Amino acid sequence: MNIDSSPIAAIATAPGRGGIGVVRASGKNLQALITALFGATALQPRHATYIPFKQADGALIDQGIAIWFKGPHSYTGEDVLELQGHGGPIVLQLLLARVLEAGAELGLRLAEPGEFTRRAYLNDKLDLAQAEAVADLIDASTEAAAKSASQSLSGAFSKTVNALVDGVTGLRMLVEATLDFPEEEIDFLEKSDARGQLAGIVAALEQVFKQASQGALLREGLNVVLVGQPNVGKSSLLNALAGTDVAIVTPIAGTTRDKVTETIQIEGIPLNIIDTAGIRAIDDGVDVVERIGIERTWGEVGKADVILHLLDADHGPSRADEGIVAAFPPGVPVLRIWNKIDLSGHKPGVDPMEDATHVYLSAHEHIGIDLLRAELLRIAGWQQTGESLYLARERHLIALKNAGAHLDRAGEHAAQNDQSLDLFAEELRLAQVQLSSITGAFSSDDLLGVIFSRFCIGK
Ligand SMILES: Nc1nc2c(ncn2[C@@H]2O[C@H](COP(=O)(O)OP(=O)(O)OP(=O)(O)O)[C@@H](O)[C@H]2O)c(=O)[nH]1
Ligand SMILES: [Mg+2]
Repeated sequence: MNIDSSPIAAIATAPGRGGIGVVRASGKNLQALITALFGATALQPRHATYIPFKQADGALIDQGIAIWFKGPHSYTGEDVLELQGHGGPIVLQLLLARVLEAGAELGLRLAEPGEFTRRAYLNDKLDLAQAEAVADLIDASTEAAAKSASQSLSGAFSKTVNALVDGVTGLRMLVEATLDFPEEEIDFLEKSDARGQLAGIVAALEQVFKQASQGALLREGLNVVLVGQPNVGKSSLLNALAGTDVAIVTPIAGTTRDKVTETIQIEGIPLNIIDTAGIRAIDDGVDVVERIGIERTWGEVGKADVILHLLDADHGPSRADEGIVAAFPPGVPVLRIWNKIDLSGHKPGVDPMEDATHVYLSAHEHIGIDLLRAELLRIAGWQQTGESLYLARERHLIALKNAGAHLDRAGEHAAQNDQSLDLFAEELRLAQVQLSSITGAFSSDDLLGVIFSRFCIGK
């Protein structure tokens, strides 16, 4: 993989106004840039220097702090120059333009999204899982997500994955040595306790997978879509879950037209609760706006991780609801919510029935809402373990799953005594490749492109 170390620069702080703002440059050798900007004033590495930032003609742009991180002791592993000025959009634009101008002869250009972190990865400052954690920490929407991202960034997740890789590598070496010296192959599996070692690795992998999939929940959250006939209380339930009046509630059927989304947290897990237009037959006095609303409802149902199907407990089940249920996408968990139990006289509760779990509550009277919250957590697969979680990505989970499948196959070969040692070794190799892809030991340019292009510019 070729490392592009041509100098780059960008505004590293968020757009908008702030107390300070930072322009950052990185490149193999930035001495010429420093000279072009500050003339004879020498910057001492890792020292803050209070200094005027000037245009080429000497006009003052701002006064601020310059810090020079001499490579490899920097975020990217290259020379890094940070200019901290006042955090106004125009000042920072001027400062960036000046830096680009001063570095023009060096070939200094604007950084692409994530390019600083990509270089940090390519220069071995971070592995791939840590680089991803940088973006996840910045994007974290809950405290629990931020904690887990920071855990991954510190290398805890990578360390666990590397321990698995080491386990697999050790076993591979053992098997392959035996393959090279077939006379020693007799009873290899027995003597070496290869099966026992494999079982240990499989158990450790399962544990990591559990922690990672819990962490992935914190990162992705769940889309929870409220669906039902008009007037059953979908908007009232959204308001009850959100704790504020986000959606309009009226006794008029067909109140909600556009979807209304509110993100709530339950035990740190972000849930996007989506309220939709009530579903009724198109000829039921439905105007064009409501018709579009109903189409959108189905659009949202198609993207749901969990469907909350609301019904009026006071009216009981209806024909129309059978039609609604029939149109739900297969495989998506559904909770049947019987609302308005204050009118019907049902008790609040959860009833796991064959077709779906039924929850009895009153959105308007705030009865049984906690039961629903607990039920949502259960569906999400959330378990309070007290263990630290890794803010894993889908990519990591897939790699862990694939590695597990290869180890399972390795186990099947191991069960066949020593005849299929070569197949055993091959499955171990494949498991190792999968695990190593998490930290980026084997990664393609395409994968890096996908990962880093989603970063913000300046990171
Ligand atoms: N008694 C009682 N009334 C409720 C309850 N939940 C909602 N309502 C009432 O039912 C009516 C309809 O509530 P909404 O929340 O607007 O119903 P919706 O399902 O969003 O309706 P559309 O947006 O028209 O599809 C309002 O008058 C609410 O006050 C409840 O738990 N008990
Ligand atoms: Mg509504």
